[in-house]
Amino acid sequence: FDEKKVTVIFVLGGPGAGKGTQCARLVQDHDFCHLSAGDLLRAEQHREGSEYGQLIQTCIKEGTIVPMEVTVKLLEKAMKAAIAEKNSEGWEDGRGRFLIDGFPRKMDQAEMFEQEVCKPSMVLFFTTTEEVMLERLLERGKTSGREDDNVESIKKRFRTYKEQTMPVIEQYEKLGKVAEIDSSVTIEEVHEKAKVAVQKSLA
Ligand code: UP5
Ligand code: MG
Repeated sequence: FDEKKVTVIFVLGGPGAGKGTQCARLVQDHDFCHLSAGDLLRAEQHREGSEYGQLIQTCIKEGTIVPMEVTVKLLEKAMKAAIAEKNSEGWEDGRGRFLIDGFPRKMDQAEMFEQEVCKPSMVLFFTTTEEVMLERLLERGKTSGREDDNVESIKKRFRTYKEQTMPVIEQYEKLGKVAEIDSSVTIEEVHEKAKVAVQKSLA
């Protein structure tokens, strides 16, 4: 990937903070391709012939992190496909703009992605309380069919988030790359703030 042509924004925050919801909104403002690492893993889990199906299922249910090689490969593949599609729509060859949602969740993933793919221009960090996140996830769980939208899995996801993902965010904070946005308010209000932060980073 050509760093001059590819823009990557990491979108982080706890389980249920609103990453996916906000990415869907941001895609409407700018020509971003939204790639959710969790969605890519769930698709791979159900892909016929995948050798990782069982592994992914267990990790997701237990709220642990799938070995980074698997996730980085899926992201790389999806990015290449998106760039090829943009190219066929008339974009300059190799150009692409990505919102990478729910990744990197651990220091080693961040390092691998930066080395093999590219450096992020910024990190959008959505924050709210565990109480709010729990309530949102349980509500979503009534219809989502997600195997990790139950109290037991959610508690484990919170723990992994605090222990493994927070250090990644702190690291990017030291580099001045993080825009922290309170996501306790309405979807619209969060979106307005996220939009401003993204515009600033693109300018
Ligand atoms: N909602 C959203 N915003 C709201 C608002 N402002 N007001 C009121 N309601 C709001 O939102 C969650 C729910 O809240 C929705 O019903 C929404 O309508 C409502 P959503 O936007 O879906 O939140 P999001 O932050 O995307 O929550 P998600 O559950 O997707 O976060 P996770 O980080 O837990 O899940 P993800 O899919 O990223 O990962 C799942 C698992 O995959 C991980 O636990 C891990 O096991 C594995 N994984 C890896 O191993 N490696 C990776 O790199 C990535 C994932
Ligand atoms: Mg999500």
